[in-house]
Amino acid sequence: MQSTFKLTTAAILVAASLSACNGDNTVKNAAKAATVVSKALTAQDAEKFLATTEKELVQLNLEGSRAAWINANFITQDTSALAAAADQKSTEAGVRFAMQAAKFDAVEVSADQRRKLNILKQSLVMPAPQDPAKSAELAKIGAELNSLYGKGNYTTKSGETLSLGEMTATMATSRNYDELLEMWQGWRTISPAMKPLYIRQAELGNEGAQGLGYADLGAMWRSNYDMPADDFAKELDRLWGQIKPLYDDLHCYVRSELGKTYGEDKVPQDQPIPAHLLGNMWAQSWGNIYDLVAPENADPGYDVTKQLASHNYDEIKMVKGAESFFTSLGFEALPETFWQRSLFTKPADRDVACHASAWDLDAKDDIRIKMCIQKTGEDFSVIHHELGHNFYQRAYQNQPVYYQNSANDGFHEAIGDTIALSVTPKYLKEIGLIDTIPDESKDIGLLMKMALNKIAFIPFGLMVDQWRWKVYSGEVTPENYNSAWWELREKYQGVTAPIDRNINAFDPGAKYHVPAGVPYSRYFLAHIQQFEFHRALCEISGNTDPIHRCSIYNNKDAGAALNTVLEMGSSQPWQAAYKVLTGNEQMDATAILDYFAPLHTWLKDKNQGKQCGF
Ligand code: X8Z
Ligand code: ZN
Repeated sequence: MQSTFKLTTAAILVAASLSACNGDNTVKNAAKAATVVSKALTAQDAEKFLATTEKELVQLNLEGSRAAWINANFITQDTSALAAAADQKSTEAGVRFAMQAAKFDAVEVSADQRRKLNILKQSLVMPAPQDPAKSAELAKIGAELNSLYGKGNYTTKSGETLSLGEMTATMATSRNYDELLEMWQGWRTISPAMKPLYIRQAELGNEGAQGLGYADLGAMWRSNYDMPADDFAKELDRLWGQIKPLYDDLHCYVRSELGKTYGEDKVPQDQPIPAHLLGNMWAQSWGNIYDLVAPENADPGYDVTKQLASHNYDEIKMVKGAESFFTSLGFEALPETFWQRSLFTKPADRDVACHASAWDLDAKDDIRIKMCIQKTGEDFSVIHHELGHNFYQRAYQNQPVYYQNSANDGFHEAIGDTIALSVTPKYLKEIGLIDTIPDESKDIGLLMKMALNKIAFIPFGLMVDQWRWKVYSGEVTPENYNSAWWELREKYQGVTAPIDRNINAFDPGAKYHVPAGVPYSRYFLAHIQQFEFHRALCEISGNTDPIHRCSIYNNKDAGAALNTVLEMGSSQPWQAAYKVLTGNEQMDATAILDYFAPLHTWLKDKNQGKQCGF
């Protein structure tokens, strides 16, 4: 659905739509047609095609984003229908462009033309089959799935109707096993209705991907990383292999502390952790249970949520605070329209898609965020995350539309997080949110809090698409959707469903990105990349503190280096952009491992004699 586009960006939007090249759309025929026509085509034809397509894309992106924005801000039957119509139009165009681009496969073109043609061939997130009835059906399904998620709520046993935001707040703060369980179960009542839609979406998306020459939609998603699709999958495994020993030690320690809180009958010490006890609706980041696992004598002694409250931060002040980090690096302030047009708080009187997102409506300067901000430290970080998207979008706006995107999709997700890594005690003191910088003897506490958010996330970031890839390849069939989801949750995260799941349960649908059709590997990548970016920027800024105490606030050299990469958009293979900032062409987990090295040593010590593993 459209918001998918905006979480990705214009160039992908391009790809996200489709045309009605009617007729037989098998890969074989498409390829044959391409070979026959390609004899007559030249690099000049490619230039012409790319120029005309660019104009069409600009128009489609603008129309599509406006329809999507209105739908996400006022979810009704009518806005969903309008968004679906725009989505269908742009997806059909995207398929048509991909088919036309394939005709140049055997034509000698410049490297720049080849990159643009490849982008047209690869970047659709949910390609439709070349049949107008099916592309209409696919667009309608996308809108319905988004609407089911956006409108989702739960009426408690005591008759109170709760939004996801309200349930999220309880998941973060309650330490009552049964209350947590009710929230966890309650939210998952929204998703069984999604299952038939999801099954059909997977069929149609696969048919669309196959029409474009891919084995299935998962293979198409994996083809977007300037390397063979299979190598990308191996790359993720390699990176996970680097992180896993640290994750296992964090898991072991957290499980034993939760056993102390809830009892070992509730948290068996040789089993995966019940998924509702980790402070988050999806057990994807665990920072909210910091108080339960805080190291003795090393608690840094402040809580950003409380500091925001005691300093009278409202939602706007939180966004202004995040903006001023970017301006301190030399980025221009956000435009007035950002403040007029963004959504910062959950409206009382209508359904909106509350999941945070950043938008670029016109590839000029109409950038916005849409977020139902809660006044917590967690959302203060999410605001930095979202503004990272906006400053990126603005930095690459002078690129041709094909390159108005991040170097790979992990970069888009990593930029704001990189900045948030600089929200250190030193920085918080500088902006007046805390009075004193905790002593270095408290660093294990700071690192623990960060690890609960960042290290705990990594296997979740990996498993979501492991599941979808299996769904799209047919390895996991609809009868097994839910059981396969939990097998992967147990295998990678070592968390388990706290109660037997009903035969109708469709728990993947209770995670935004599944119904919204947003690929998830990007967040796994971002979690590795942001530490590499942080390390590189800290070096540029001349930092001499330990890396977890480094803040690049106010450092114009770091800002300029960051901007160089942002401005490139996707004009070069991501490896080139990566090299500009980090000096390497390959992703590597050593920066994140180095960052957490003191904590890892501490955890290994604490885990001595414990039964680890799940
Ligand atoms: O969806 C997001 C952002 C918008 S791109 C808020 N994130 C993932 C999630 O919430 O599941 C950021 C971290 C992971
Ligand atoms: Zn994001």
